[in-house]
Amino acid sequence: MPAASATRLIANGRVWTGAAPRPGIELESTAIAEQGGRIVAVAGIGELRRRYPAAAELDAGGRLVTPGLIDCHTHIVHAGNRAAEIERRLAGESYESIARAGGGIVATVRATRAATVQQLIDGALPRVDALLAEGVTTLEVKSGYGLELASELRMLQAARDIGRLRALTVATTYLGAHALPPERSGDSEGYIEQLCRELIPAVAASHLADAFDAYCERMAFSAAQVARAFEAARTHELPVKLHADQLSNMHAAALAARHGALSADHLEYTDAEGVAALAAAGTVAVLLPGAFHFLRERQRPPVELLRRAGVPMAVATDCNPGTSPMASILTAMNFAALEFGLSTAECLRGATAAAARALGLLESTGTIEPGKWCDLAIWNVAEPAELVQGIGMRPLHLRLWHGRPDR
Ligand code: DI6
Ligand code: FE
Repeated sequence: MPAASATRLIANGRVWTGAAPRPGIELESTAIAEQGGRIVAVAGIGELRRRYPAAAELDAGGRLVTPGLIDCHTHIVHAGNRAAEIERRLAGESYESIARAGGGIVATVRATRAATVQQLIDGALPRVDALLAEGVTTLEVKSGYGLELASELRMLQAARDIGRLRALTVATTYLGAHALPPERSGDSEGYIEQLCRELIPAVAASHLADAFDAYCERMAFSAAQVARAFEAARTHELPVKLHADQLSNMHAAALAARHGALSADHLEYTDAEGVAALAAAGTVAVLLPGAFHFLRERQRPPVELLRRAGVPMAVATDCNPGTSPMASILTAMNFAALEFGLSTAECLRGATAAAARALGLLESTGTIEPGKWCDLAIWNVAEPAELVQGIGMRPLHLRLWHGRPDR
């Protein structure tokens, strides 16, 4: 029998399926049957042994089993480093003033434009591997440090290649409106025009991007400019996402909702109207406490409003060289709890089901349910809350991606 069709039972785990939308974390002593990389049944081990008598068994040893974790917002593919910026920030300069003086995103653009696809892959893999070692099975990767067609395509190609080099699902996002390319200084309208007419159509035709993203901020693009880009993206069948209301209230959450965005990300300055718009549109709120921490922000996202409105909250690393140099989804969950007040259950949902939804992938991953990919993390912890409480504890026992254990 070909290996792909052999059945495997994951037995003897304490399983959090993440499927029931209940506030707590309920564990079940249930077993999981996998075939061809997919979950085919979740039931008691006795029943599964009767149904699949020839199945091999993987003994979870009484450990916690969760869906594989999902990091749904990263800029993990990039070149160069911005270590000098922490020195400047510690000396009192702000992120915005460093960016206006030619540092910030544009500094990474210079390094990234000079890098080959292979160099981008080689630079990203150690960060990707750090996430895999924390049970990540799905990773979103944005472009946005090329800002001209060839370099953006190289970034997206590097992201796609990482998905082939590692046992991992990679979702790619064309972040075409991240910053104004330095050669277009003073002409953001002209760049948006080119983005809509040339860049979005070309990237869509390459099939290297699964979604489109933009940065709506005083130092980046206005709401009106983002709206034009979103229209072009949707014309080319790219779902949209938005860096929204991170440093000021641009009414960007409402803008994202109006365009049916999969997610609105950051949201520190989003107001009640923005939250209501997200709720009505079914747009996921992606919280990025790493950027909040590294920028030493004070303004917290409206978590209580989001919770009351029933907006799904995802948690991600925002792994990037400037505002969130962090390749740890568990640390992002810890910060989401301690800085933003998420419960441990909200943190776990935030890095599983809600994150899958933010990528439009909830049909295929994010919970342990029949029909989905068998993407699992098996943990050496006594309680699920330990995953949120600790930093640097390396709690992962074993990761399975599409039914394949790492060892
Ligand atoms: N995500 C981003 O894209 C920007 N901030 C954020 O949280 C800028 C990242 C950078 O400075 O390179
Ligand atoms: Fe970001």
